[in-house]
Amino acid sequence: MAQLSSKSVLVLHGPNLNLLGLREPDHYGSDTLESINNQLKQHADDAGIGIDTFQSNHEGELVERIHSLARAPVDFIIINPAAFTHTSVALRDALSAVKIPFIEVHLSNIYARESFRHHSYFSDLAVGVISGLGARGYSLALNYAINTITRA
Ligand code: CA2
Repeated sequence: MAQLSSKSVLVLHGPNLNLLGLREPDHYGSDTLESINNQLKQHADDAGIGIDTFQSNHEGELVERIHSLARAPVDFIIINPAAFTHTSVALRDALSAVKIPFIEVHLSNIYARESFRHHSYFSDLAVGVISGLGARGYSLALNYAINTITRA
């Protein structure tokens, strides 16, 4: 189905997630980032909403992509900040500034891993957090986003 509504979602992926499916399947599963993005695009297309995906290994590029939403806004963000989850005040501030609701997604259960992964700079700003459900976490987040923005 083509995009029916003017609503759209941005999916942001942080550093090293371009390696998904290629290394460390025990932690992060065997789906590649491309296959995850394709599934999300199909899901959004079926719902008639727009979607864009963006991955970067560079904090500044992710900040700039969020800033670009001032010119071309979206209705909802799904973000896996990856390692920046635990380090990036800059990304937190960018998300806070654009005031677009977002869900934080993690493939692994960050609370079942090393203690340095237990703190997130994003969770208190997020609408919700999905952690530990693998690639399905992105689909669940998109489902929530679609339900929310198509009712608004
Ligand atoms: O569980 C998640 O989704 C994480 O955000 C993934 C990050 C990690 O730093 C967070 O604590 C939790 C790491 C992403 C690295 O992705 C890789 C994928 C394949 C091979 C190597 C790294």
